[in-house]
Amino acid sequence: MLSQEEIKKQAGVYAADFVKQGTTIGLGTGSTVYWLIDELGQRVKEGLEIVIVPTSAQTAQLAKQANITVSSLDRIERLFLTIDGADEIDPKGQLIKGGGGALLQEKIVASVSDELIIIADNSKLVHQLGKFPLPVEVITFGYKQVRQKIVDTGFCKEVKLREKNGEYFITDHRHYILDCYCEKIADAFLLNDILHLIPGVVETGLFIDMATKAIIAYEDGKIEEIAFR
Ligand code: A5P
Repeated sequence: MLSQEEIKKQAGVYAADFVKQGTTIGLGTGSTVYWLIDELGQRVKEGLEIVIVPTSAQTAQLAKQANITVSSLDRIERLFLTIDGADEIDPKGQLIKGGGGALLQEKIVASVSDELIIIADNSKLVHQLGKFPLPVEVITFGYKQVRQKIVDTGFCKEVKLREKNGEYFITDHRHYILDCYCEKIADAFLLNDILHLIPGVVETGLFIDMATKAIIAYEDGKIEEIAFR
């Protein structure tokens, strides 16, 4: 049986076959995408020519280290494909993302991409979204009041300001993350809309109707492709 890291690697390496010569792709963030970048770096050494639009400073740095050409979204006419990880994937391909704190750029890049392929280990497949705390990116000003307004919606039992190494976690765009413990999200569309109505909320980790396909890797080495639309 494969370790968790080996399973993630399987998904990342498999997804590299979707990246065609001469294309520009959006590249997600996280420990599964790490393995995709690693594989693409190998293929670039062997002659693959690609440009990537990173969804975080971390991905930009990893791509540069792997000698992959990095561009900004503003310089791109059209994105045909983005590949990213996820924290939860439901049977219809609705997602929770942002466990790594890069949800804002990830969502912008995904929203302008014709295709979004999600790579993940099978632990990310869920019947209903919500067990994984939903990350919500907020501006730092008034975050306590915003936190309370999210609690007041009644959708989440607890809302915690994310910390890392004993300090408040700051996103690439200098915002905070509020992790919302909802347990079960019965209507992800509704929750996403309600959260967006709260002044101070920049973006939510609910990625609705964005994923076109998931590549799921299993402990026994099996890889499954699930098409969503
Ligand atoms: C980053 O902000 C996230 O959206 C990641 O895509 C997600 O957390 C999955 O990351 P892993 O591949 O590390 O589990």
